[in-house]
Amino acid sequence: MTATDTTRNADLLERARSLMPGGVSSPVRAFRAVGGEPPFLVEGQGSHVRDADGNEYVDLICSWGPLIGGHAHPAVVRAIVEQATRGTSFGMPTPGEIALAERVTRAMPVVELLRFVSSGTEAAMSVLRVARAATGREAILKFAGCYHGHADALLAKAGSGVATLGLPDSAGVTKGTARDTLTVDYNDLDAARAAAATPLAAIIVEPYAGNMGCVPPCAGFLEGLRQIADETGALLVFDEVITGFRVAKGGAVERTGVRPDLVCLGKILGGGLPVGAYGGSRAVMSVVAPLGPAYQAGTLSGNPLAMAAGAATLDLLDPAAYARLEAIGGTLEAGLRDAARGAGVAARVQRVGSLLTLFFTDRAVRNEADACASDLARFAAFHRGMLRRRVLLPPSQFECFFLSLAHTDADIVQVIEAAHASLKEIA
Ligand code: KE4
Repeated sequence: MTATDTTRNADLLERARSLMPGGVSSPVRAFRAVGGEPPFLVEGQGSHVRDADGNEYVDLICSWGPLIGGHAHPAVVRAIVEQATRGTSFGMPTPGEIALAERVTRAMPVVELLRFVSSGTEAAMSVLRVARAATGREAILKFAGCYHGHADALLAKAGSGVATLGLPDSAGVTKGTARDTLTVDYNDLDAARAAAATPLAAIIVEPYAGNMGCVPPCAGFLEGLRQIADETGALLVFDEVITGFRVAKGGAVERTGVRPDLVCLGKILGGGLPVGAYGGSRAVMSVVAPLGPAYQAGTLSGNPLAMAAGAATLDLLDPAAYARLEAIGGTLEAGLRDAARGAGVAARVQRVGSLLTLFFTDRAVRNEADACASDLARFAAFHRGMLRRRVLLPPSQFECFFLSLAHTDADIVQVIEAAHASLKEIA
């Protein structure tokens, strides 16, 4: 740990703020939800990152999920370097796309045809266009607290009534765009059924929600959505940008057995490089150009470096890997729960595999309203305490802690010990 001299981070932040809104390339990184200034990270190795002041942290952000093998995994770096020496982008078909696509379809048989894009946002945006083209319908149903990237149609919130028109949830989104997006509460099957009285092109859902903190589906919720989709002709879309290859090799489809019509992927798929993908049955995906009338394109789609990083990352994920991720996830969950109990702080841990969230509340968090009702100020204080103890948590109550194969037992002990001290401090 370096001395108190923080000119490096502080200097970089000042320069960044003079060049980019908030000094960041994505809003959550600005630490607005937790206070304080974000450290500028200069290196990551395994489960650790180092900032510009030389402080080293156990990293539980892991680039928001992609780095399931940890930072700078040798096999992933080697795959990127080997490809880079042969060229970084061609704008033509390449064998690397086939290599990654074969891994996806093997892991997720519901995906018979897929298209690579460069982000989860692109995947979700495109999959809705495909659903609208395939059904000839316009309305979509999403769930409050689920995030599917920043495409206009998905930055909409619930109107006054369940089946009323959606309203913009961001400046710059038009009423006309938002009107076709209906929004109901996550885990509320009755509300979803009522909304489906409107002919829907798609029902899009995070099968295990990760953007209001970790909120698993209640028993029967996903099965119910499948039934509503079957009864009404809507297409069921699983947004597996977080859960794909995270909660199981075959994502939530494998873990729950519920089969969506379309899937969005990202994050782990690119192993830390920009990748997204969407896919589904041949019948539905045949509407995608050049096969069909739904246009979607991208200069760097299927980028060779990202394909190589993704394939190398997926090759790390065998049954032993998931057993390890489940083990350290369980140990951390138990440790955080004990730490909160020991400090006398009302807190609840919700987890699926290596994805977990500590909520400052004493009741189950089943939807966005529950998550918002937790003690956000206490989370911010907890985050600051953990940062001082060199544990880097996602800077928002509405995000998940991500674990990787690089997190050692000693790392988990360090996180739990830091949590004991930080929770005592805020009790
Ligand atoms: P990107 O466009 O950020 O690659 O993916 C959008 C997206 C789509 N679907 C789900 C379920 C997602 O979680 C995301 C993006 N996740 C956030 C973190 N929860 C990315 C972090 C950020 O926005 O900076």
